[in-house]
Amino acid sequence: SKTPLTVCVSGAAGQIAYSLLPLIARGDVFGRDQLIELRLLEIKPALDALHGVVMELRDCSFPLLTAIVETDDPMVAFQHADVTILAGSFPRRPGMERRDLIARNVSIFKAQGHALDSVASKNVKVVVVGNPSNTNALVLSHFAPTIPKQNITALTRLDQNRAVGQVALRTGVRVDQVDGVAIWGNHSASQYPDVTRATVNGEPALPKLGGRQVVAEDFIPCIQKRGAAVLKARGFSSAMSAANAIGDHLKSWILGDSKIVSMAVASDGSYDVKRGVYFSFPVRCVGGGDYEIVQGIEMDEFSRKYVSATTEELFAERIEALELC
Ligand code: NAX
Repeated sequence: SKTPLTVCVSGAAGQIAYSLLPLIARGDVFGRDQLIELRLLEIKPALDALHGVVMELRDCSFPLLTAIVETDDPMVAFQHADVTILAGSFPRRPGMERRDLIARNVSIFKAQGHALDSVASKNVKVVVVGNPSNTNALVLSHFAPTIPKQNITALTRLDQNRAVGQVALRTGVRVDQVDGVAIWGNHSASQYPDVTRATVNGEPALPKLGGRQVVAEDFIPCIQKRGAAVLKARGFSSAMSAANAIGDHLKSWILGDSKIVSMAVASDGSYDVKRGVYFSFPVRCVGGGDYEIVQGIEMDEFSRKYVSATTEELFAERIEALELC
């Protein structure tokens, strides 16, 4: 389109952004004919590093990139934002309690919520990536009351892609032969990567994965702890795969997708998850930024147990976060 899409990225000097920015600027996310204006947000100590990233973006000579703004002020960064990707957050330090992590991030997402509410497009589409992402999305939404709750999401597409990748690897097929995998709940170790209705070449995946017990003992923990395993092996947390998943998330959400995908969205009572948290559900993206939570999935005892555990965790995080708001 001739009108540039205004895309804001926080944590823009970080490692996820370093993989994500070229995807966006090249047209891999919003289409090869969509002009892009980038508005990049960082904290003051990282502005020099951000400037280096901006120099490289200019050195790429991306034809779709019309303008780049660098700032440490969310009120500047979110100006007229159509899409906002929030990857900047306070990282968990060794020995840090969840409560401290939530407290640090409440102040960040409170300020960013205010700014989003004041200066972004009312139709802005937000994906929260910085951890604890579901609860950061909740805090953001709390402080951005004029932005519709359904316009704010948190990323669980990386978890879904990890699960699809593992089903393919373990059953010896290509990833595009796998369908029906869903992520429920929190982007944390309590998430439920659900393969009970997954198929491989149209046939049930569960027996091919060794049945429920093997899935419970091996497959599910593998996905739940995948982030930690990458961190241990690489010495850095997932970045390439996270950037790729953010691209997938936005492409599905904004352009629509014929496949069902997972994203953390405002709970509406579906599957007994009360309103008030950002919860990953399987959703159908119908295009134009609209989506619906897939209804009518029969949940057996096995799945119920996992969904309850991750729901409980999210409501505990909600209480901690709202006490600090
Ligand atoms: P980095 O530490 O490389 O980058 C984060 C950047 O955010 C830093 O440059 C920092 O200066 C900046 N920042 C901090 N506070 C900020 C603020 N208030 N405003 C603007 N910028 C701010 O981390 P990276 O590897 O890029 O990961 C970013 C976030 O994604 C982390 O919170 C990480 O835990 C989270 N992840 C979430 C995933 C998900 O699926 N939801 C998966 C990948 C990743 O672990």
